[in-house]
Amino acid sequence: MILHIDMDAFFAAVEQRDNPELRHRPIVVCGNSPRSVVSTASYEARQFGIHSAMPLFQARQRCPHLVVVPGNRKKYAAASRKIMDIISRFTPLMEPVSIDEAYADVTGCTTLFGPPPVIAQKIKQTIVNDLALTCSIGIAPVKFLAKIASDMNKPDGLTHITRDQMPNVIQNLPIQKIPGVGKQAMAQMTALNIQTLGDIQRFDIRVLTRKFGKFGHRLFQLSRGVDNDRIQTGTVRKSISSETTLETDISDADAAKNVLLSLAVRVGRELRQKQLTCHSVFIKIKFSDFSQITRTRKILTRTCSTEAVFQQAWDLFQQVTIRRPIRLLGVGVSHLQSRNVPVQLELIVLPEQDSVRQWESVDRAMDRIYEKFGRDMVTPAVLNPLKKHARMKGGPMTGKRTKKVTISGKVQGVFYRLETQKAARQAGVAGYVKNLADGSVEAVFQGPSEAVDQMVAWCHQGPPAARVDQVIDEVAPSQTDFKDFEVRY
Ligand code: DCP
Ligand code: MG
Repeated sequence: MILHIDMDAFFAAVEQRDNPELRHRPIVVCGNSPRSVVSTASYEARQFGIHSAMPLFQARQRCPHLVVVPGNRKKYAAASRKIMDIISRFTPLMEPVSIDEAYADVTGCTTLFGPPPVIAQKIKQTIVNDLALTCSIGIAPVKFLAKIASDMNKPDGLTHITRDQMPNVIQNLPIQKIPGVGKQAMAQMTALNIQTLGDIQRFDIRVLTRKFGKFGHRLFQLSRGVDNDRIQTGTVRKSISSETTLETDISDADAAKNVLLSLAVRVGRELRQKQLTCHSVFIKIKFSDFSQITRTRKILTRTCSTEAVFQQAWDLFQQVTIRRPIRLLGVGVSHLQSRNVPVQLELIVLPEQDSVRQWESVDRAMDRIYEKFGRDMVTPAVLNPLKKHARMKGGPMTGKRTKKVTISGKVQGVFYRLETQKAARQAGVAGYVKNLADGSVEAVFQGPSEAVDQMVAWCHQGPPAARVDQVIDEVAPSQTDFKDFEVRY
C-alpha cells in the first residue's frame, strides 16, 4: 500500500502557525510588487477564489482585506526536512517529491505499526504534535491513485482507496486529473469522447500509442489500475551539481568557460568518488537581473568524465545568447546510475564515445594525484593542452548526424512548428517536428553536423512568439534517412 502525504496550504500554514495574528484570516504568501503572483493562499483566502499562481493584483480585487505575507523559504525548507524525517521513521521506502509532498510504501511495516490507515493517522498526529501543521493523506494500492486520494478531502483529510474500490474510482475519475493531461491532450480526449480514466479502457493500446505516444501506453495501464512507478528512495541521488555566484558579474565567454571548467572538475570528481555515472548534463545561468535559465542535454554514453561533462556544459553555454552580465554559473549531471550496473555494449562505437572512455582514465589518474598531493597539483588548466592532443587523435566528427530535441514551454502552436520547418529547410536539415501529449514538442534534425547544431541552437531561441523553458537534446543514432523536414501530426 502506498501513502501520498501532502501538506495543507503549506507556506501559508507555516506563517499562520508562527504568527497568531494571521490565524483564521485570508492570507497569501507572495512577493509584494505589482508583478507578484501568489505562491500559496490560506484556506480562508481560497474561499474568495484565490489560488496559487494568481497575480497578486487579481487576488486583491477578489478580497480587499487580504493579508500579504512575504515568504521565508529557509523556514519552509526546515519544516519540510522535519516532515520527511517523521515519515521516514515509519518506512525507509519513502520518496519526497516536492517541498511539501512525499510518497511512502508501507506494505512492509504493517506488523510493526498497524494497517495503512492507522499508520497514516499516526503520521498525521506526529506532524501535528511536532510541527503544529496539518496534512492530507491518500492511501491506495498504486502511486497515482494515492496522489489523487490525498487531494480528495483537503484540508486535514485521510482518504483510503481499497483494491476493491479501484475499478469504481477509475471508472469515474475525470481524465484531466491524470498528471500529464494538459490542454492539448484534453482536446484530443474530448474528440475521442473520453471523459474519465475508465473511458480509456474502450481503446486498443495501438490506437492510444498512435495518438499519445509513450503516454498512451501509460494511460492504457493506468486505466487498468496498473502503475509501474515505484517509490524512488532518497538513497539514490537524482543529480549532482555545483554552482558559484561570481565575485563580479561577467560578460566574457572565456571567463565563463574557465568557471564552467572548474565546476565540471568538481562535479566529475564527485561522480567518480560516489561510483556513479551520468546520462545528462545541465547548466544553470543566473543573470545580473536575477533571471535564470537552465539547459539540459542527454548524452550518448554514460560517463563520469570531467572532460565529457565540461564539453557538454560548454556546448550548452555557447547555445545561449548572453544579453546581460552573468551573476551565477552552475554545472550539474543527472540520470545517475551506479558504475557497477552493467552497460549494454554498443554495437557501433562513435569517435566521441571512444574519447569519453579515454578521458575517464585520465580523470582517474588525476583523482589519484589529487588524493596524494591535494588540490593545487591538479588544476583545470592541465586539461587544456591534453584536450588538443585528444582532438587530433580522434579527429573531428564529420558527415551526417541526427539529433533529437525535446522543447518545453509555450511551444505547441502551429506557428511554432511551421517556423521550425522553415528554419530547418533553410539550414538544409531534414527530419520532423511534432507535438507531444505532455505539452512539449519533439524535433529530430538530421544533416551535416554544423547545420544540426545550428538548429539545436535555434530551438533554444525559438520563433519570436514562443516561450522556451527547457531544451533537452540528445544524439540519436540514425535509423531513418529523412528526405525532407516535415511537420507531423
Ligand atoms: N508553491 C509555489 N508556487 C506554486 C505552487 C506552490 O510557490 N505555483 C509552493 C507553495 C505551497 C507549496 O509550494 O505552499 C506546496 O504546493 P501545493 O500545491 O501542495 O499547495 P499547498 O500546500 O499550498 O496547498 P494544498 O493544501 O492544496 O496542498
Ligand atoms: Mg500541499
